[in-house]
Amino acid sequence: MAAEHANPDKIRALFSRAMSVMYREEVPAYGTLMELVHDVNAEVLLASPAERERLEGLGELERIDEERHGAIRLGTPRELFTMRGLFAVMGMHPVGYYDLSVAGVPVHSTAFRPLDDAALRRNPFRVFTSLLRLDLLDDADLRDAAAEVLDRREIFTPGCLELIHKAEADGGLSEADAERFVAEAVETFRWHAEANVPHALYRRLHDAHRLVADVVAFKGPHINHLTPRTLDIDRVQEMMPDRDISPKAVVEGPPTRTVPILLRQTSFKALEEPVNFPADDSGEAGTTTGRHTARFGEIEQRGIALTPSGQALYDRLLAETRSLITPAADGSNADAYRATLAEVFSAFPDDLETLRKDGLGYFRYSATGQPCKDPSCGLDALIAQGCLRADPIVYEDFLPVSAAGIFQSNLGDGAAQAFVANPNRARFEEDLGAPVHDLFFRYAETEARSLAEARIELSRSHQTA
Ligand code: OOG
Ligand code: NI
Repeated sequence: MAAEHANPDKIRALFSRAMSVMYREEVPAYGTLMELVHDVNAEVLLASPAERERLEGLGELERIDEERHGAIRLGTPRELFTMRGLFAVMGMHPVGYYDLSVAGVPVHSTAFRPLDDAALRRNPFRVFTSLLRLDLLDDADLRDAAAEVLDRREIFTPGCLELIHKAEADGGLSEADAERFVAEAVETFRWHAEANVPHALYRRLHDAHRLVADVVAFKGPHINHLTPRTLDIDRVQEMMPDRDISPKAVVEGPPTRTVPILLRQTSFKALEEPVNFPADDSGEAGTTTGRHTARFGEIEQRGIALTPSGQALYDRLLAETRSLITPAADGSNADAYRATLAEVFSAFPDDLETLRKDGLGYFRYSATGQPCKDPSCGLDALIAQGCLRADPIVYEDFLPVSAAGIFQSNLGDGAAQAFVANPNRARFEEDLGAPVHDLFFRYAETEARSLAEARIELSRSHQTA
């Protein structure tokens, strides 16, 4: 990055703010959710000075209510390829491969996000990005019709494409170009009330799978939700009805715990919105009006990142819970689901020391400044002596079962449909034009580096003591 180039972290911050403004204008209920999140966060901070101090120390207090992620759904490999270029301008890179066919959603996905700690701290905004898999549809005629519509659409403005290429050629954008880029880029994610297909084709697509209609029938990949961070997800979930917003039946992810792990998420249900459909080729029917549900609001609360063995334990306990009880979309068994989840997860250690000693979670190590008797002794001994401390590393990624739950609850009740699990990471990476970054690698690397640095510091201060 040359000195005259705008910092990608700054472009990302401009972008996430522009998206937030646009979405609040387009989806008023989202503004209501933002207010609720703000109120609950303020309550938590007031009640817990320790939490306030901790967040202040991390420099997170000012941005506490800001959006952490959004989601889009793309139609073609070409769109995914260009999207990688668009996000790269803002320092966002594909991390992880999520196969959602297992959960009856015909897409596979990645998350474009900042990679390193410093960039995440400056602005953590990421975009969960799915690519439609027409290959999972049985109806060959419909598949062809959908592919034809998708091949014809151009989701990027000419200005946006020009600036992506400029950034690639020059290794960045000037401040002025960066501002222009953000204005052009948000156009891709705007809602279009005019459908791209006649109503009859919309119905066919919709009957194959609601998600197929959501991707194929529109002019572009409208942002389908934004997600601020909450300090108390259970409280926001409980309070949504008081503000006239209707939450999904259950919070996705792990249960309420003393030590939060991974990611918990919930959303309000997608709104029905009016759509105009163009006349069909026969010219018989003129423009028709219909309705489509797509856009919603979500909240998230993040905890410690788990190691592969921690993640395997999580997956096993979640599968066990779901074999005992499947949360009903109408919320009728929500209490029973919560109780079962909590009971099954009692097998997951809920204190930081055990999580660390059992190798279930990732930690950032640092020297406390207290002198050490023997800096070369084992980790646990250093911690026991008080010269080394371990803080949890926050999970920055997503969870496929939770993502599927968020998808399902916003596709309408009864939309669940089975596809055979059919991951195709190689195909996804080919379409993307690059491999996705490994989900665990960054956490493992951060942990290892922090420990190496802490050990150097311990031995240095030992020598000068
Ligand atoms: C994406 C759902 C996944 C999350 O937070 O897990 C997601 C979608 O509905 O397009 O955003
Ligand atoms: Ni989401």
